[in-house]
Amino acid sequence: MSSRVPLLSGVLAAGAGLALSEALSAILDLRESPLLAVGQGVINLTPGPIAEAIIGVVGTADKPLAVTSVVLAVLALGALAGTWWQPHRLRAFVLVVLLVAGAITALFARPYGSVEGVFVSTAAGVAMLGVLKLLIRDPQEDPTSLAATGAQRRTFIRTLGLVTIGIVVLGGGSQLLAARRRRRRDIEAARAALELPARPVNVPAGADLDVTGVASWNTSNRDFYRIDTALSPPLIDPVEWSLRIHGMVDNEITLTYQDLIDRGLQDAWVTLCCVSNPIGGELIGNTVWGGVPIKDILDEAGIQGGADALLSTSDDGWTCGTPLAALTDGRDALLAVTMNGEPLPIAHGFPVRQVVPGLYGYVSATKWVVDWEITRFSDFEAYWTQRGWGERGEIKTGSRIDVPRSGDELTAGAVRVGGVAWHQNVGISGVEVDFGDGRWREAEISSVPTADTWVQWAIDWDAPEGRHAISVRAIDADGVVQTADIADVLPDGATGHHIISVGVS
Ligand SMILES: Nc1nc2c(c(=O)[nH]1)N[C@H]1C(S)=C(S)[C@@H](COP(=O)(O)O)O[C@H]1N2
Ligand SMILES: [Mo]
Repeated sequence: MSSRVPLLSGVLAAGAGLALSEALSAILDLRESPLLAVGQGVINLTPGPIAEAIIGVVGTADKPLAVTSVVLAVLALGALAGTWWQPHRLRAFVLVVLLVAGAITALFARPYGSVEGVFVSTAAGVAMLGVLKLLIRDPQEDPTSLAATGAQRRTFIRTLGLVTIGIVVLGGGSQLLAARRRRRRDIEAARAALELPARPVNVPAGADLDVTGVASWNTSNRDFYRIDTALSPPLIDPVEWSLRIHGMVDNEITLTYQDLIDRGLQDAWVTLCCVSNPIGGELIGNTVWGGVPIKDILDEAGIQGGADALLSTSDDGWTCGTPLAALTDGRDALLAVTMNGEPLPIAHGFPVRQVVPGLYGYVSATKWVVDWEITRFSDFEAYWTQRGWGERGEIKTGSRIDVPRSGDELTAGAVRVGGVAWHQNVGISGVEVDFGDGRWREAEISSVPTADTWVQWAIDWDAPEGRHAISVRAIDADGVVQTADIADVLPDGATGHHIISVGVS
């Protein structure tokens, strides 16, 4: 084969191997990709005087220079493997194997050798061989020869194009992913370095009944449900964060993270709940939030007559409309920076989010909030409202049986039954349980510090043999009994009793 096909194919094969190894390294989150490890090895092995001379010329570009040299060297070796592919298949093989071995050696010469690194390097070698095989056919089929048909030529060019696109997509994608990983580490570090005033978390006495199987009254950050539209959460440096407050206000204000800290943080226990929480569901959690009262900020901004809504926007463009009334009526609506005494986790809105007792998350709890416009509901539609969900979204009275679980098989006799109940911003005055005989019995409820959290409830049941349906209902602090009417989560929250079924023998 006297054409340039082998040479070009070899270069592409090497490019494909590199791109795949970079992509897999990014996906598997290797500390160092084979390419970086080899580049680092080259830097470390360069004799001091030579290294100094190079740095003298290129300055801090020495690292990109090392990586570029490695890439060029690999492409050149690829070209060599390409020219060897037809006449000396074994040599081409050995060359690729040596490349893989070199990558693995470099990884283990660094402190970052791992099984994943071996896998990634090997996969790159296999990809290289695959592309060589794909592009370089029999000499008779050489698409550049005079004997080649138009169809052979088109097939070759198409394959060439696909491989090139693959390299660009994998190579580019892996660099983006790696950059995002670095950014994520930087923001995690910035979060860890924050020195906020200490906020010990003290669960109020009597709030947790300590019934085995019932959700902890205080949900840990790790167990807290997460709902948002972000495929990957915004990564915001608190130093770069600001909140712009504008619209129907007398004074436009821009707040920084430090401004919030300097105002002094207040703590509030608030149970957050998602409108999509089905009956018996777990999209609800209770924690202590630390932040600045939203009302104080709105008072400073000076809300103008006619405004009835806060349109808040997240860093990622998600929007949320909250009734101003709920933000100014004195309830613990916060611009929160801590959750359970720690800076907000990134997934829960770091560095700053809203928390409003009594409203479902989609109309109140904007995470990664960066913009506030004081406006009128008649002038906008927020993200979920555009998609058919209710405009206001007040939380409905709810209750859940946590123990026993539906389907459990129990032994006849004493059974402790328990769960949680909530009507944030109103409060819960009682919980009743029906063990299948149509009689509502009063359960014990835990004592909570505000109307804005769930309560735990528990009741002793002398379980008789048979199958039983157990239902629960809550009575809120206004004396309103939780409705048995069944409603879907769409458009503004589910209703109906949580009913479970257990067998007793
Ligand atoms: N930026 C942003 N904030 C958001 C959302 C979102 O999709 N994006 N979802 C909301 C919804 S629907 C809920 S229920 C709560 C959930 O908060 P959590 O993930 O901290 O539990 O966040 C709210 N805040
Ligand atoms: Mo939600």
